[in-house]
Amino acid sequence: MRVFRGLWADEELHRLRTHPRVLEFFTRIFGEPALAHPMFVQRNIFPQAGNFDFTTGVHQDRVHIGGATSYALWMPLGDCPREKGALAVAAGSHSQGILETKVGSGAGGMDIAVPIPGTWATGGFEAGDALIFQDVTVHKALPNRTNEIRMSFDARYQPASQPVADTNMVPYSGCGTWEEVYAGWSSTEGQYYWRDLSLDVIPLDRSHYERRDAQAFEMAERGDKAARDAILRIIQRDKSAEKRARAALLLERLD
Ligand SMILES: O=C(O)CCC(=O)C(=O)O
Repeated sequence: MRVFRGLWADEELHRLRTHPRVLEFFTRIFGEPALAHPMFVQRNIFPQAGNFDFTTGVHQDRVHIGGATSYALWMPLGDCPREKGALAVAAGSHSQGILETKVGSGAGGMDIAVPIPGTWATGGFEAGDALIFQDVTVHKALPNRTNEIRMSFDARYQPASQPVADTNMVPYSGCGTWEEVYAGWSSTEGQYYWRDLSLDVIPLDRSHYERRDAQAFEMAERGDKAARDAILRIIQRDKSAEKRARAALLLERLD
């Protein structure tokens, strides 16, 4: 986390995400000013080795990002040939709305429970390439089969007039406050840029997570190890101490 906090706070990375040309691009698509979500993800995907595999599974972003329709911009930091873990999208899958999920080892401890619509599309990326897709587009990463870390970031954009979920307004979990994030920057320009916009910030719809948790508890009670990832997430992230304690007990039993 000590290393990661420095990566997440990187001034150039934040400035790339909110570069005027990126914002102009989304503004043109939306036909109104674009909001870059203050929260974004910086990923460091280690080479896959045996059971050590953090390849991002098949998922849609919508259930995790909430708010109004948003668009992801995924960009590797440097060249990313397919074998380094490029991103793949199921072309056409965005037309099917939110697909049913079940407890699994995918993003957020969930897998998509229905056959994936669309056709998988991917390719090698060169530095500066970006992939942009809607929040219901099904996507996944390819495994990193090189011996280097695949670094990338994924940021989200939406029309500024539309509701945005509160979870997108805070720094990445474990990265401290905005004051701490900005502490090492060379200039204050662009800091807190969202405070100049009158945003409609709403609570994240947690119903997908709540269904996941109920299902994971029920599976773990039966000793089903497929619930392990979801149980771990409850231990790491749930606000309720009672739920965290129940999950910790179940994890012990599962292991
Ligand atoms: O980079 C990855 O491994 C996953 C990225 C992703 O799922 C996303 O951008 O929504």
